[in-house]
Amino acid sequence: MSLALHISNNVQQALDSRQPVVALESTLITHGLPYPLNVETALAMEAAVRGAGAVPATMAVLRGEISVGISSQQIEALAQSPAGSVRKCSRRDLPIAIALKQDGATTVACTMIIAEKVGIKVFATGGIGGVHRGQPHDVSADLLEFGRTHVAVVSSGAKSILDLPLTLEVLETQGVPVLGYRTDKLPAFYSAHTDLPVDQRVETPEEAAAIIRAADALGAMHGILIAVPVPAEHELSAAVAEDAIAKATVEAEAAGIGGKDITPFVLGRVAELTQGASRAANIALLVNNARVAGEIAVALCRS
Ligand code: PSU
Ligand code: MN
Repeated sequence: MSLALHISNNVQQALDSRQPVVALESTLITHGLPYPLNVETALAMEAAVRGAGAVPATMAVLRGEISVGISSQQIEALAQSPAGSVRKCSRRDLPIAIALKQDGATTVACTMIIAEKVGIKVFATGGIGGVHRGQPHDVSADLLEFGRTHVAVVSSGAKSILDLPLTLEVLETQGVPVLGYRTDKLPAFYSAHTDLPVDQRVETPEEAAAIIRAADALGAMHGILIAVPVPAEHELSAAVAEDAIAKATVEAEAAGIGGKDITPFVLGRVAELTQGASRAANIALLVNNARVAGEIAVALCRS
């Protein structure tokens, strides 16, 4: 069986002529943000990538076809799809969605797999999955993907709804470099930093690109995490974020919410508890990360 893979013309042209390309995921559209903020944010991320001089490649599985560089109409359709109608696709879901011709939104893990397959080296998202609090065996497939897929992921660290120290440990075990973009401390998604040190601070897109290149030259088969703090004007104070996250986590447990539903539930509940402030932070960091990823992709192509 050959793989049903569709790459848009402009992404294919950019790849063929070695122009900078940035991968973007779709789970944040279908499961991370409500309509119409989801479509506005996805399009703003694409615009931020273009503004930096790179080509955005938003990914999804559409009726079983892996689609790289979906159109704004397709983004709009995903954004409006009724809850539960689009499969949240991580590594384990991908063959199922393809074979059964389902619609699927790509998580960080899934987007990394597809990006590597088509030769995209840089990917922007909000926060990667990690180890869930109080559930050391609920380890997001995102983390394990970092151990075996060679893509640089620009994010604001892991979502602070997670156990961040344990999340860093799992990355370390797998040999994944964690870079802080103009920061010494791991960003905490809604707030700019934790007290957890990153492996290396980088100041410029060129420095980040040089590390990606060195990993390439080593034949690295693992990812690189580039952690960018949320823009200061949209930052949530650590105390406010922490309070809402703790409440939402307890509620999730009491309601028996588990597996792939935990992250969407907690993100949604934290947004309610903070009267939308967490959502504003989430959107601001997504768009900012897309811009930084664009700049890094441009630097990578220059060298
Ligand atoms: N970043 C965001 N919002 C999101 C996500 C990332 O700002 O919704 C998604 C990503 O697709 C990531 C997923 O892979 O959350 C993590 O889900 P889980 O914890 O179930 O692995
Ligand atoms: Mn999980």
